[in-house]
Amino acid sequence: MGKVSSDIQSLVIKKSDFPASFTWGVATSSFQIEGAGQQDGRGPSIWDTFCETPAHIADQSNGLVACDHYNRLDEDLDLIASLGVKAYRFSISWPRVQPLGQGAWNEAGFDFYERLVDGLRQRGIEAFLTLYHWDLPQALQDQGGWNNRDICQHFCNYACEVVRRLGDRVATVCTHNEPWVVSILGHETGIFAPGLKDRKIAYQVGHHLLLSHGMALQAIRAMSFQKPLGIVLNQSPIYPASQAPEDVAKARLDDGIVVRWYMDPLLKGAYPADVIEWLGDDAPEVHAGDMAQIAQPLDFIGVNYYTRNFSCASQTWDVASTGNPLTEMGWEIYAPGLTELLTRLHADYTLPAVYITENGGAFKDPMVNGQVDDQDRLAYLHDHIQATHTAMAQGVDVRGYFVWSLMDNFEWASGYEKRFGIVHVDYASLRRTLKQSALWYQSLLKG
Ligand code: GCO
Repeated sequence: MGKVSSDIQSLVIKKSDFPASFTWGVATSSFQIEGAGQQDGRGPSIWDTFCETPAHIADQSNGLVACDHYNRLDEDLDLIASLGVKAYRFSISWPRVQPLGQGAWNEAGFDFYERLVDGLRQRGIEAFLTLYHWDLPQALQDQGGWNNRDICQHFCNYACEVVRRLGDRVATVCTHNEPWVVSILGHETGIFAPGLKDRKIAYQVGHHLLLSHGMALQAIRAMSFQKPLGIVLNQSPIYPASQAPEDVAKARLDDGIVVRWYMDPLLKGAYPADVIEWLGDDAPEVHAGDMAQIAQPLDFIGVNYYTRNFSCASQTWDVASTGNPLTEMGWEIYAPGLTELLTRLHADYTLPAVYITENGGAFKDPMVNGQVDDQDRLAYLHDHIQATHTAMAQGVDVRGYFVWSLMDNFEWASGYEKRFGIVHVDYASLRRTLKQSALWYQSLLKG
């Protein structure tokens, strides 16, 4: 791998460069860390089913144990607190609290999340709760999953019950994490659960994800819930691989598919016309009133940023041609892309508050003498925090930054082969060890 983008001497960013109110955090998700897949009444999710086909996962693993966070909650809460973060972003496992996705609630499941939010509060850490981070109850998938419009009401019922039980102890509530991933990777390319390969279904799923988001926001607000509500989107600045007209056109379309397909309905109340035209008969079925329902006022948008993308009509573009180092995911390390993305969103939309809800990288992370000297990840985080600051100086209202991820975890189709954590997890012993990047983040937050 090439030289990291900055050496240690250039670590110049300081906590005091940011407002005192800025929210520094770390992020995880339920399926990726909890384990306890068949414990205390949890029902199967589509990712449990997806992992039952070994070929779907690079190392033929699954989430039944993961980091065993479910059984190590207090230890992990102490670990989070030791970092000095102000907030912790996590998600609720829908099948853990409602095994069938409708009907009976699982009290043992809610008990775990009660202990989680109480434990955070006892440690002075704010809870940033995500309702859906991809682990749909399999029983709902058996009825069509996100392609069945009925799911919107099921999600809304689930969302309201979670807020009724936990809302008094959380700082914010996010409906969905990365609807593009759920829709496209789960239903068009099929590399993620539930593994379908149908573009029409994929875009109908995307519509139902946004519709369920809008329905949930309206219903939660009707409960007189006053905390900020939002949604988290994976976004990248997308560039043409060349100035050839076909590459420029593809970049515009790809921007429509990844960024505008979600930002426009949420903030402008309509799907982008160029993508609708490109979809043709695969465009989603939209009922009267749907778009107004989706465009409920947002208190925040979460932006998950990892890298920039290039569009090449001939599909011959090679990421190595940037000359920049790559992470273990093969993603280019390009911190300025975060500034470029944020300032573009700021220019094109009337943005609510913005949180960087995920940013991080997978690196080799060799453990030597019981330590992981992940200088590449440390430099990545520094440079992206600096890029966030640059965007803020240009007027973007960024309120917080969450490292992806607190700890190494189940990286979906990559299994446990890719490590994103600032805390190392030994999957044989489940021992947690702070990496150099965690020690740096800790020192930054003490600043
Ligand atoms: C995502 C998911 C995370 C991933 C992370 C690295 O943004 O894709 O929220 O669950 O693990 O992004 O791929």
